[in-house]
Amino acid sequence: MEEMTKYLKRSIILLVLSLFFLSIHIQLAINFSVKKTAYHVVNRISRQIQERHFSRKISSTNKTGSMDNYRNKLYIVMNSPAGHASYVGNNENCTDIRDKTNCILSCPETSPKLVGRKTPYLFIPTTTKLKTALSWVKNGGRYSPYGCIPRHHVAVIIPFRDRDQHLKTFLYNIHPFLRRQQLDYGIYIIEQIGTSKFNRAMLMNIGYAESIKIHKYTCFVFHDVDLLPEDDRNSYTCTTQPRHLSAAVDKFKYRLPYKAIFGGASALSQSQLQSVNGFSNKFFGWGGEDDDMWNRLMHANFTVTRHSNKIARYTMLRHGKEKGNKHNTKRYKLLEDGYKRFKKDGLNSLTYNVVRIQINPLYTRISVDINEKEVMKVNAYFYT
Ligand code: UDH
Ligand code: NGS
Repeated sequence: MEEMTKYLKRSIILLVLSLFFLSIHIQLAINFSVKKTAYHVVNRISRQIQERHFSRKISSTNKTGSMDNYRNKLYIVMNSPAGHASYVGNNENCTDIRDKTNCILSCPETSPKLVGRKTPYLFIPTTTKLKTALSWVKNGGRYSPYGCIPRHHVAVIIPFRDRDQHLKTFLYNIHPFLRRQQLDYGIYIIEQIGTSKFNRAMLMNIGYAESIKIHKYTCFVFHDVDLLPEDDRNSYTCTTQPRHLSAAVDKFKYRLPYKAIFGGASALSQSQLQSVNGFSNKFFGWGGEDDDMWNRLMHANFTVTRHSNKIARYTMLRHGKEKGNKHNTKRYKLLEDGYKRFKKDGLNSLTYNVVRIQINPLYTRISVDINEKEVMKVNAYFYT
């Protein structure tokens, strides 16, 4: 009997305690969802007020400025004397960049978020893992830093066909890497559809031509999907000279295989690309297209820069040779008389069909159809 009473007492205490914790839990959940809804409503109303206020202000003054959206707040972008949007303020009192309350500064030259050397992840993440780890990436694979105005607007262009596993690993690594560099960036997968010979260089030209229709990019990083950067000090930005980014790849024991190599990953500004007429469109199959770009850059008196092999390090994901990307037997001939075609073969002679543009959560996929016969016909007399 005594045992029974003891048991009953203990059960009642347990029940009371569970009810107590359950009620706290429910209260917290209600509180959170009410707060969340209220936050969104208040945010939307304040945004509308700011928008109205902004358009009135701009129309009533002759100030030059534009409206930008940084973390749901509206700021007026002030034009610096040099013409660059160098500081912004959320009210008209932002007249002096030292005023930290009213003005937001450009991101620093060197991002404080860098971590330096970091071994890339080599596993193939599941879609769920990708989604949860990269929930901060905006649709289409876009990101822009918060709290400072990005200095660089970078389109990362990946020539692509049938490498979905590599793509998952690449995305898992590259997004956090680029975020740490405080870039305004977007990832563009330029997919060649069909089974005809792969044309890496032409896909990169297409990536350039299509990405500038989407955002105000000024810097273009051309990147193989199987290369994973190992050090975020290897900045994916453009400077006065073109940069070969993948100078030290594990496959080559972190050494440059030859001085003029320009494949793997490289960064070119819009004006650099325009001044060499982009890549050649004539390289179908594997090899030579990057060497031709090197020749174009030399011809235009550029000097290719590289970070040291302590920083410009990459791990390459291993794979076999694809059927559609066999060695191009014409590549040496094409390289030899390439200089005759620099002006005629490239961005100004691009012909392709966009079959589909897909805005995915972690990247924009642009699927294109390339007709080898048509491409080889353009200005054919220049190289035959
Ligand atoms: N690419 C594809 N699909 C293809 C071919 C190439 O997506 O079918 C893209 C991809 O971004 C790749 C890049 O083009 O990273 C360069 O192609 P590649 O990786 O085939 O060329 P790479 O010179 O490698 O890097 C040649 C590997 C030879 C394998 C030898 C096996 N031991
Ligand atoms: C050269 C190719 C380049 C290529 C480089 C490295 O021989 O296109 O090897 O290739 N040039 C020619 O064939 C003319 S790799 O070993 O990374 O596959 O980028």
